[in-house]
Formats: sequence, C-alpha cells, structure tokens
Amino acid sequence: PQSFRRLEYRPPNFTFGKVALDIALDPARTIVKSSLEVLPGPEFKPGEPLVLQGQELEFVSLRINGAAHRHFELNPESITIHSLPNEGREAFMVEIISICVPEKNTSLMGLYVSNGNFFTQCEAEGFRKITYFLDRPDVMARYTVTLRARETECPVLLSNGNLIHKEKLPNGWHSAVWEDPFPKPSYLFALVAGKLECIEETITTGSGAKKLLQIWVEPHDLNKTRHAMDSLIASIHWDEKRYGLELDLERFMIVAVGDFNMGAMENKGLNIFNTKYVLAQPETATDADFANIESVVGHEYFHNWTGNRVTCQDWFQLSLKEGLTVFRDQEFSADQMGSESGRAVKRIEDVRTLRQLQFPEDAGPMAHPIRPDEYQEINNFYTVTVYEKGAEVVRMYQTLLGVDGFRKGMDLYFKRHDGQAVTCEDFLAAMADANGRDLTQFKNWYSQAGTPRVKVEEHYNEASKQYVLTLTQSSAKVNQQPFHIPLKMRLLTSGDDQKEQLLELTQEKQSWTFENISEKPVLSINRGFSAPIILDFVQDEADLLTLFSSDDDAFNRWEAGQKLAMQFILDNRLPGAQLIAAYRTLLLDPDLDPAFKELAMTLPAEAYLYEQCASVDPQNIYSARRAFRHAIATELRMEWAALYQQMQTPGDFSPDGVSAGKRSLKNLALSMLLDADVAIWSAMAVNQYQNANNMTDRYAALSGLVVNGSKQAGICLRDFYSRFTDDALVIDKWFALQASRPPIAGVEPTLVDVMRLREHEAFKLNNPNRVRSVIHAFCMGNPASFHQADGSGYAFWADAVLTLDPINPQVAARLARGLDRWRLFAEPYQSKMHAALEKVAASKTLSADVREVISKALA
Ligand code: HT7
Ligand code: ZN
Repeated sequence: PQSFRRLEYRPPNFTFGKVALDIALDPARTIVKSSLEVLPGPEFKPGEPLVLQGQELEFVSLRINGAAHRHFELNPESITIHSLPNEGREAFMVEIISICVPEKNTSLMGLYVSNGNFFTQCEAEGFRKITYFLDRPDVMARYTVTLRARETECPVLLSNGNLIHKEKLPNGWHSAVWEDPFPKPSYLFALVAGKLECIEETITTGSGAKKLLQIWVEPHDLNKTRHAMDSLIASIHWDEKRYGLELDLERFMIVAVGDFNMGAMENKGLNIFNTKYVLAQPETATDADFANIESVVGHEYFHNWTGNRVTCQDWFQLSLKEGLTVFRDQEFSADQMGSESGRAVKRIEDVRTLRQLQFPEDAGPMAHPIRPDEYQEINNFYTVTVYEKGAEVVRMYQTLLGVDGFRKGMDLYFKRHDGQAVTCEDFLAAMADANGRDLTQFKNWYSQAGTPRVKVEEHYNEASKQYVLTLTQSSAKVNQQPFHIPLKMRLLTSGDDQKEQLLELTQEKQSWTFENISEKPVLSINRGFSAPIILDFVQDEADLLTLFSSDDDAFNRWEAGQKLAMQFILDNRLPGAQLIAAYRTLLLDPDLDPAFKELAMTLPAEAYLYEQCASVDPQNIYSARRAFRHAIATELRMEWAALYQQMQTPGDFSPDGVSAGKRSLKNLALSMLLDADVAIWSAMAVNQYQNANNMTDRYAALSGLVVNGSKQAGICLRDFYSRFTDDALVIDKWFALQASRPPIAGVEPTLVDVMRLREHEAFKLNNPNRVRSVIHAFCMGNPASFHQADGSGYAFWADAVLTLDPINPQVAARLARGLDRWRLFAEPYQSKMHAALEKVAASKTLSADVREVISKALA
C-alpha cells in the first residue's frame, strides 16, 4: 500500500485563480463542467505536466484556452495534461467535462444522494470525486458555482458564498449562481440541492453588518431547528467577544442530512451537518443531544476562522485546525455553562472522553503524534489524538501563557496568516513571538506519540518544615525527548495558606522545594488536568479521601474519587465504611452542583480500567465494577431515593446546564435504585417512562429498565418504538439501547438481540447513524457483552467489517479499530481477537481504509 510522508511535502507546481463550476444535477448522471484558471505555482517548472486528481469520474472532454486538447493521459486516480501553452509559464484556461453518479455513491464522500436530495462531503479528498482538480488544501481559489436541476425535484439550490443569480430554464429546469468571495481550498466546497426548508434570522454583528442565518432541513423537521439556531447565534457572539473574530460572510447556512459519515462539516458559509447535531426538541432529544448540538454548531462555526480563513498546508497539519477548534468549542461550551462549577463539569467530561478514547489509541497500534508523519489513508487520521489530544496541546499554550498571552498569540496568528495555508510550526511561532517566549521544547508535543508518564515523589521534613517534590517524566516510546509539561499544583494544609502554582517540568527529573510548610501537606497536582499525562503517584487512601472531600479544584476532587473507585475495583474489593461515608457526605452536600455529584458518583468506564491492567480479563473487570456499583447502590439507597425526589425539575423543559445537571443526578439515582432492587423500583421507572415530558427522562427510565432486566422492559421498548417510529434519530436510540445492554443473568446474550436488530425492517446498512447505533454500539460501546470467551462477539465484528467495507470504507474502518487493543487481553480473548483480525486481513478486496487499520493492528 502507498504511504504518504509529511517530510515529502512539496508546494504545488500549479495553482488556480478563478474556478467556475457548472453542475447539472441528476442522481444517475450529474454533468460537471469545470473551468479552471491555471497559474504557475510556487514550485513551477516549465514543461512539467499538470496533474489533476479525479476518482470514479467518467471523463468527457478537455479544452485548453477554448480549443480541444488531446495531449493527456487518464488513469483511475488522475489526469495528466501535457503540452501546456507556453510550457505553463502564463495563466491558461482548462475546461473539463466529466460525469459522476451520486445515487450510486454509498461512501458519502464527494456528491451523493440522501433521501432524494443532493449533498457533498469534500474533506479530506472528496472533491476529486466531483471533478478533476488540484485537490489539496494549499491550492486556494475563488469559486463561482452554477447549479442546475429539475425545479420540482430540487427547488432549493445552495452553494458557498452569496447567491448572485437565479433563473428558470427550459424543460422544467432552473439554475442558481453562487459566488464565494473568499479563496478556499477544494475541501471546503459544498453544494446542497433538493426539497428543503429553512428557518432564518438576521443578526447584526460587532461592526454593525447585517447577516442572514439559515438552518435548512427536510420540511417535517423544521420544528426541531430552534436550538441549533440559538447555538449558532451564541457562537457568533462568543467568537467576537472572546477572540475579536467576526462573521465575514453576508449569509451563513447550516444544512442537516440524515446520511453523513461524521458529525458535521465546516464548508465555507454552507456547513453540512449530520441531523443528529441539528435536530432537537425536548420530546425527542436528550440533554446530551442538546449539549452536543451546541458544541458541534460552535465547532463548525469557529472553523470559519481556525480552518477556513487560515487553513492547513497539508493533511499532516490537520490538528492545526482541529485541535485548535476543539479547544475553542470546549471553551465556548464551558462558558455557556454560566458558572465556575459548570465549567469544571465540562472539563471533567472532556477529560473523561480523552482518557477513555484517546489514551487507548495512544497506547495501541494506531498511536500517532497529533501531527502524524505518515499515513496510508487520511480518513483514518480524523482521530481522537488529532482532535482531543490536539485540543489539550492548545490548552497547554493557554496554561503556559495565560488567557491574555494566548489571545495575543491568536491575534498574531491571524495577522500573519489570514488567507494562507500554514503549518503547526506557524501556530507555535505566533504563540512564542507574541509572548516573547522560547517554545522550542514545546514542539515535542507535535512529534512524539504516546501518553507521557510523570512519577511523583514527595518528601516532607518535619524539622525543617520543607516539602520537596520530585517529578520524573518518562515517555511511552523509546528515544523520545522530554516534554514541556505545565503542571498546576497546590499543597493542601489545614492552615489553607498555600496558593496554586504552575510548575513547568521540562527536564527528565526536576525537584521543587517548598519552605515553611507547617505540616505534611496533601498534594493536589495536575489540577484541572493541566497536562494530558498519566500520573504515577501512589497516594494513600486517606489522602485521596481528603482530596475527594475537600480539594478546591473540582477536577482533582473528582479525580480522587475516580482513583479510589478504580483501586477498589481493580483489587476486586467492595467499598468500605469510610468510602461509603465519603460518598454519602458528597451526595448530601447542599452546596455542591448536582452535575458534579453525578460525575463523582459515576464509576470509571471499563475501557479506562482496561488501560490500568497488564493483562485484561474483561469479564472479571465487568463483575468487579458491577459488584462495586451494586454496593453503592444498596448502601446509599436512602440517599438515592431522597435525591430522586429532590432533583425533580417541574415545569417546562429547559436544556440549560443547571436543569440538565439535576436531571442527570435524578436519573443516576433512578438507575442506582433499579440496580439495588429492580423488582421494587421498576414501577417508579415505568411511571417516569410514561409521564416524562422530555426525552432525557423517558430514555433514562427505559434504559434503567432494560439494563437491569426489568420485566417491564419489553413492553416499554415496544411502546417507545411505536411512539417514535417516524423519527430516525429516536429510533437510533432505540437500537443503540438494546445493542448496549450488558449481560444479564438468565437473559439471552445481547449478541442474540443484536443479530435480531440487524434483521429489523428499520435497520439500514447504508445509513451510518443506524449502523453505529447497532454495530458500533455493540462492538465498541458494550465491552462486557462484546468480549465473550467463545469469541462470538469477535466473529460478529469480522463479519460486520467485511460487510460494511464495500458500502462505506470510512464507517467500516472506524469499526475495524474495535480490536486495536487485542494484545492487552488475556486468553482466550486475545487468540480469538487475533483470529478475527486475520479473517478480515485475508480478504483480497479490502479498502485502503480498512487495510491500514487491520495491518497496523497485526503488525
Ligand atoms: N472537518 C470535518 C471533517 C469531516 C470529515 C472528514 C472525513 C470524512 C468525512 C468528514 N466529515 C467531516 C469535521 C470537523 O472536524 O469539523
Ligand atoms: Zn473540526
């Protein structure tokens, strides 16, 4: 297989000035006429041919400067054009006509049809499936796009920028011309056409300019767009306030589509979203859905500056835009929480995701630095490392430079690079230069994979009242250079006289001496998770209990609880009286945020527990975790019952952080009560299920019944399906809930249910959301049911990867990652996973996407 290497980057030999596309939309035969103004590029050499990428295209004709041109070669991936006018020294016009077949496009890259409407997805390399092009992010051009279609089938025709003309054409066709005033790379191109309707608002931005905002959806979904619009308006205001960045277009559109590979796409002025991240109503969307919509709308909007105005030189720099934009959306969502404790809750959630998903990736066969050096298929590198660890790296700049210093760096970055395609070094240089800091060592975060470990040793001298802290960093891989690690810390003493400090660990081993410490302190370190590291710190239970009950850093307070629970579970111990008492105190504390309590009482996920083991027995971990949870459910049942009453949120539903936090604690209480005694508490859960005025409560009750094997589960599941049959996103939840059910004694294995669900009339192999709600939910989100000693889960996985690959390689490759950590498992799991991987590897027709993932897993 072909590998692409970062260090082999060469600037383009040609570039484009103006690009005019004329697209006649037809599901079976879309004709694309592309007129390209070709100019010598930075690496121009006279006489070199012009090579344009093109995939799955039917070539029709080529003209240069208006005349038919015959000097070219076609191959399945490109067209090579020779004998250019004046050897390509001056601008010339290339006109190519080609045809593509959107209705056959199940990969959902390029131009495709979803429910009768046309959509595009061009990042990273989808544009070459629409027309022949220099499909690379450092070629930025000005686009004018003419869309033509049958008016009855496609009354709405959208593309990037401003609508400059509309016209009726013969035979029931019509056309629209869109002009994008900003030069952009091809990956930001978009078109949408079909039967859609929108809600719209006009807002005034900081400079006094009026902007038209639209959210386009299928007509029956119009009543579910308000929250997305509110989120968009909030994002626009936030970016002006926090970063001085204004919306630069007269019109900004979001379009929702039910068939989409990822969450959303930041096409210039025409964002395309998975319906999951647009549509919400209290009856159909959970609090988590509302929060995700806010953050994804923010994320795509923030790309308008971090990604679109300043883009990436090449795809190795992906984290330049993604890490930075995730950081920005995390900060936006944190600010929207409206309080310090809300911010902390958001931080805990983000770190939990990082540790559950990214830490395993960084320790597995697909580990890569946030800026990878090599890839076979770029689609495989839209990873939690590039995104979430990338965001942590950006956060560390802010921790080191301060919020104001970080802002100065951002200002300089835009001043220097607006309109350019740049690298991660350019971002680092802007941060360093704006603050007069040498950040040379910080570069290691971009080039070294693996989660660094920091060993903590402390020594307190009673006589001298000195406290010495020694930190030693070690990297996950050999021959790595030390990282520049910002560690926020504070010594907790009864006198409460020590302030929070920032330590910068830059050497392999460093010590700090603290004077006048009146008693042995309790160390609170890596506060707020200031660095994405693993701490090797053997802190005794008493200290952890102190931190859990009184650390003023909410993140570390939560972290202490997680560590305690983890130690008990991994040692297969039930919580003792002291820990139960600490949990009780926390639950009863009237000053604590309910959302924080819910997080503090939620046990570490199995995926995170696996990473703490040298050899994973998934069934042992599952039973130990379950037993521990059952103990807290039972011992604290009085508290859970009281909280269930206290946390009710009567009146109209609101998705705000405070109300959502109360619901999350109430529903945790319900789930604990069901865990303690399903026979007693099922009636209350059924009552909540039937009378809920919002999806969070209805779904939580249903989930509690299903997961705990209640006799009422079946009837409620059937009711749920018939209530929401016509709402695809809710039916996804119905599928996902059943596929995520952990094993229950005396109930048939979840895999049997999953097989049945795969045959269900509403199951569709070519809809990514539906596939993820059944197959990915089972194989990647239900460890205890998936990891069966007979290997049945793995055989199912192999079959699903092979079935999905020809339909949608990206969706299949994501699933293929499900056995990444096979070497970590004990027997018989390990051998059975290996056999399943070999089975997939044996296929002769694997896509590049799946081939890369499987071959790296087996290497
Ligand atoms: N920048 C967007 C990436 C994306 C994507 C990549 C590959 C295949 C399909 C895709 N859809 C969207 C998403 C984002 O980070 O905003
Ligand atoms: Zn993004």
